[in-house]
This record gives sequence, C-alpha cells and structure tokens, in this order.
Amino acid sequence: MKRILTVQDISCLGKCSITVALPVISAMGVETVILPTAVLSTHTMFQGFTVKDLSDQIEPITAHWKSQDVQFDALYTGYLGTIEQIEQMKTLFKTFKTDDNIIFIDPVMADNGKLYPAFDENYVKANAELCGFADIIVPNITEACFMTGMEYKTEYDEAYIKELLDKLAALGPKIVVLTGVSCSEGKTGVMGLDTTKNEYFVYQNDRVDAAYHGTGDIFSSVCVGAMMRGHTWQKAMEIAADYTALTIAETLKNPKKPWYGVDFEATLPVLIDTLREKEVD
Ligand code: PXL
Repeated sequence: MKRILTVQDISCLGKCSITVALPVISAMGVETVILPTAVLSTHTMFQGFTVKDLSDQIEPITAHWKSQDVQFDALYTGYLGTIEQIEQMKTLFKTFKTDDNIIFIDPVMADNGKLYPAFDENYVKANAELCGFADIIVPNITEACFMTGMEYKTEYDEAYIKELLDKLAALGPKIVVLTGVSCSEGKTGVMGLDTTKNEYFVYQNDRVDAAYHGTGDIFSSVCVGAMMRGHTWQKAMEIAADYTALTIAETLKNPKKPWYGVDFEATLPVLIDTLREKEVD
C-alpha cells in the first residue's frame, strides 16, 4: 500500500483540508499520514474562528519520523497558515524527497479573485517560491494570478489560460494544473501543462452552478489518491474533476442547503467503485 504525507490545517468543523484529505485518500486505499499545521475551530469563512498554530510541532514530529526511517510515496501540502510554515516545508521536502516520490502542492490561499483573510502579498511570494519545488501544482485561477502577477479575469480565452500555465511553469514545477477552467459555456474543468514534454492537457465536464468551500481540497486529495493508485496525472485529474462535480451535484440535493462544505461522505462509495473500474495493474 502506498503511503502519503499530507501537511495542512485541521479545521475541526468545515469539511476542508485534513478533514477531507484523510477520509478521502484513506477510502481510496492509500495510507494517509497527517501533519497538522494548525487547529482551527472552523475554516476561515466562518466569523470569529479560533486558531492554535502548531508550527513548533513540525520539527519534532518530522525528526521522530526520520529517526524511525519513515518514507512517503507523496508529500502533499495544502493550506499552510504562515510564511514560517512555508519555509518549514522546504526543510521537510529536503528530508523526505527521494528519487521515487512526488511533491504535490496545492497553494491554497485565494479564490474568486481574492486572498483568504489570513494572507497577504508576502505570503503569495513565499507560496510561489515553494511551488518551484513541486512535481505537480494545482492552483485555481485566482491563486495562479496572484503568483504570476497576471490580471484575474472571469471571462477569458484559451490563450489567457496558456499564458497563465506558462508563467506558472516558470516558477519551476514539472506539471502545472489550473483548476476551475471553463473552456466553453456550461463547462468547467482543468487545463494542465507537462513542462517536461511541453504538452498541454484539457479536461472539461458539465458545470454545476454552485460554489462550495472545500471543493479544491476534495479535488487535490482525489488527484493524489488516484496517482498513488497508479493512474497518470491526466487520468487522476479526470477522476478528481468528475468526483468533485458529482459531489457538488449531490450536495445541491440536500434540503438543509449546507454552505460550508460538500457532502462528500455520500459520494465516497462512487469514488471507490470508479477506482475499481479504472484499476491499473
Ligand atoms: O478549503 C481551503 C481552506 C483550508 N483551510 C482553511 C480555510 C480554507 C478556505 O477558506 O479557511 C483554514
């Protein structure tokens, strides 16, 4: 069984970060080791949330793992709280990166043209630099614009997306994937660039007209999980995009209209079936 390490916060209530990554990746048949960067009462879209920073735990926890000769097949980072933690990730990568594992970075910090409340321009710069260490990065368009200095647009053409991908590639990652890309009316999905082959990749499915927090975390977790189950990054993106769309559609059926996160618990069986159907030897 493959083993991944995911480094992100625990938002106790909110269905994002570790409370998504752990159940989703485990359900995909991949061991999921967690390194919590902070404990929050809720994610930061709630008013008045509490935060306990755990930066001082990162060094002792990772040192203990190192002493036990622990190895990982993927190092997956998501929401990190501070520039200091971004710096700590560089050390963690040096410690645990091997020739055989991958670094997967979701530079979670913004959406819909705006930075999340905790972040500023310096945080953006630090995250952009961290992306240079990655084998694969999966920013949304907002995060990509902040990291490249390009103008954020809600209406765009393929040339705009390709320019964003090229500028992200210049940060240094091997594979760049932009999420939330709509190539035509009523569609949404991803567009990627494999810098080692200079090949672009597009995957689109039907747009479900609703926005929920945590969908980026679901997408990234499924990507990592699918890659660990032997799928190519392109196939992993397709599985993740389809599963995210299905989960949003399922959440829309909920009469209680949850606003803070999606009902991924209801769609996990479908994800497991999909993986079985698409099993790679
Ligand atoms: O889903 C991204 C995310 C993760 N962690 C925290 C957040 C958010 C988005 O708002 O606030 C704490």
